[in-house]
Amino acid sequence: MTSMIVVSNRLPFVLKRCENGILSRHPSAGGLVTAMSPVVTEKGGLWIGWPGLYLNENDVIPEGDEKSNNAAERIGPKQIRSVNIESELFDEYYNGCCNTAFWPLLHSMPDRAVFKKEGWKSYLQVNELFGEKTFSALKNVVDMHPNGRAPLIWIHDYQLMLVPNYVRDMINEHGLHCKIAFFLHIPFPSWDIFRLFPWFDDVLVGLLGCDLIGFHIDGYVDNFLECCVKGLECRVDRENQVIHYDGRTIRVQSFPIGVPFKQFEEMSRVVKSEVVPHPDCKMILGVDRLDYTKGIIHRIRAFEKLLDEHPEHMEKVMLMQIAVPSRIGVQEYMELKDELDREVGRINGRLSTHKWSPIRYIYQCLKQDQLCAFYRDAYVALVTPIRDGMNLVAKEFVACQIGEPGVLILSPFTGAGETMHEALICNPLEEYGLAECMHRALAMPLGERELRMSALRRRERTNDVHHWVKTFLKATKAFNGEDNGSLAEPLTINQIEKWLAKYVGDTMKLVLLLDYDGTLAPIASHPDVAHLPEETKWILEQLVTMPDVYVAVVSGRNVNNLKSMVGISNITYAGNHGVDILHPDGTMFTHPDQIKYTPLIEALRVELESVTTNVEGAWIEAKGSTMTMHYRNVATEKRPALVEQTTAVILKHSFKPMKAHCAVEARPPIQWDKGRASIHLLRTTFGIDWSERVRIIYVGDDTTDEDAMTVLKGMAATFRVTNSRPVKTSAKYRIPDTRSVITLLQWVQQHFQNKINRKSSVSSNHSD
Ligand code: ADQ
Repeated sequence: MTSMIVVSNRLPFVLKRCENGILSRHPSAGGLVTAMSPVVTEKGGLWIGWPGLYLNENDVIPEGDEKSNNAAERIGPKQIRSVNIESELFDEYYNGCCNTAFWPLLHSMPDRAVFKKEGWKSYLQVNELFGEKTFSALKNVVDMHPNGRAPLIWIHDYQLMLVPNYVRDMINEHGLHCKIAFFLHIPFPSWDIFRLFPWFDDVLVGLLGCDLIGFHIDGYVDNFLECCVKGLECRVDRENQVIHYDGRTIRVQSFPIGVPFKQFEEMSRVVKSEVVPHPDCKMILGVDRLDYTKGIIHRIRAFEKLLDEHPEHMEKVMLMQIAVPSRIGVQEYMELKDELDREVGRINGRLSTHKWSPIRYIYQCLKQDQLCAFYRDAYVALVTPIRDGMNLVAKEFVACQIGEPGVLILSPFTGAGETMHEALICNPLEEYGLAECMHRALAMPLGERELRMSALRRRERTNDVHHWVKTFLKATKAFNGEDNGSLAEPLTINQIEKWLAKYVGDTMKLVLLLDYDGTLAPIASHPDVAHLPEETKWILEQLVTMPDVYVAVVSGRNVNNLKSMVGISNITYAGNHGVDILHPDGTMFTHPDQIKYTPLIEALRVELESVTTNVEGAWIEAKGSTMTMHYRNVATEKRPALVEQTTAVILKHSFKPMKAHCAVEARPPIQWDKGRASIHLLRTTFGIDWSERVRIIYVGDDTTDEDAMTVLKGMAATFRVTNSRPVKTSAKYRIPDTRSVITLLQWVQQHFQNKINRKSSVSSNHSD
């Protein structure tokens, strides 16, 4: 049975169409493929990804080579699910968003980032396609093995950051259980940088669909946690590296990736040299994808400086720069290539002698064994990116250093720089310093080189790529709680204190605007049995007696029904989403436009009844000026058609259809909602300058509450009760359940009780 579904932008091979129309397979380079291919072959996993071109219906993916040493080549078409994407859409997603927005931004180079709405839209679309493909692969496996354990879904990298949430949504909807994990191969920046992305909250929500999120190093984990706190007001336990979100606990952890150490080591024992080694000319090696993050230009200028400052190295050293062509069609990358060509030409022109050129530059993708020969024969490896998630070249170099050891110069701005302490760590942005570092490496005594290299090799041999996979998989198994996302820690009163103490303060009145169903009362199978918990009722009864607290319940229910469900006087009840507002003194406000729709509602009821009459579990709730079709108890497969028909009938009768929790509401098409009703209530009760007189807490769980959260943004503390569905919200805070609402109300009660106690002790002191 399939135990893992790997999802990445590209498949482990690229397909190309030959002249006769037949497809051929070509290896995909990079760390991800090397790391994941053995796992997928060994565990009989599936791999979901883009095949490199648009596939026609009759296209056949070529078989793998079962005998190959390379795991990626062994993966056959049965293990592949290709995501077919029109080339225009793929281009907009890949070049219009992934490469131009996420790549520079996540590498903390915001000046290079371009944010375009069209690119973002394509990103959403493509991520949704990946999500659907992943879900259908999962469903197939589960359908075939109903009693087996669902496979782990392991999604990779920045191109697919929304996929976890899409998949989570679909598995929730279908009542499936499985674990979802994600690994980011590039850095994750600080909040100050990340917040520049216009849709940063969508990205965070997308990733939080996971159970486990992995990064290369703790620094990226810290940044991510900080972004969740600042961007989504998530509750975060930094010490244990967990996030409480939407009623689930998400683990965030670092897993520094390694390389297939043994494979590189063995290959370097057998390959022939690529350059004729010259005993008097040492090779300094640079190997990179041609990318502006890799710091190649800085590196070659620093090399020029080395020769200027230390002319004794002339004719004794050469820089071998190997660059793989990357993102060839993108303007910025073409400019980088031009600049590199120019600089190499300039330096060689200036410094070459009749028997020596300082720089050799190869612009092509080499085979792994050729690369091994370079790694083995190099005297110094220059790994000097300006920013890099990990950097595998540093590790591959170390693995291939089987002879007299050379020296690794490493940038501190790489993930590798965090653990490979025995390298010479050097800031690549300061060319003179880098030149001096090269000088030191070239002059380093053998004893020191041996000491440093053997420590580096020991670590990389142990922490190789297989170790990385193993620790990641082990972490996915270590979740507590349910399979379908671990249960969250309950919300504590201390957390509420942190959120609210300063805002609520001691001097102003507090207005509590509270939704009923799903907020004060847990959702029930029928509105009549959605009772207010005793504890909640008790606290509300205390609150309404307090002089500085004003309570209103804002609901979609009919106002009289709402009042009887809550059963407390001295509360303002806003029913039908605030169309009717019943004040504690018995006066009632009804929206004036409402009146003309009252005669039309009976005809709507009759027709809606006829739509639902034969659908088991569906029923109509008539609420005076509005009406709701409930389908919580309707079979899942019958729901879409029922919702569609209901919507059509509502529109036909000139009412407005609104989606709610397992329900569709028919509302009069008047410009009124919980947001406008809240503002009306605040204005009429506290005056036009209400925002200067009162503090406001709004709590709701429904999409209809979003209207209020949107208008109150910046002027209230708004809470969305999220009921374990990852949702986008305008609320400032998310809380998981009605139990947390009780905690919130308890805090308010204590806070104002303390205030009353303080006042009475002051006045009794005075009277003493
Ligand atoms: P990359 O940005 O691709 O990876 P890196 O980690 O250095 O960067 O991996 C490059 C890979 O390409 C290496 O395996 C290397 O052998 C190979 N390569 C480089 N030049 C080559 C050439 N001329 N010919 C053939 N092969 C060549 C992303 C992140 C990194 C992270 C990895 C893995 O940007 O920070 O380390 O994923 O998670």
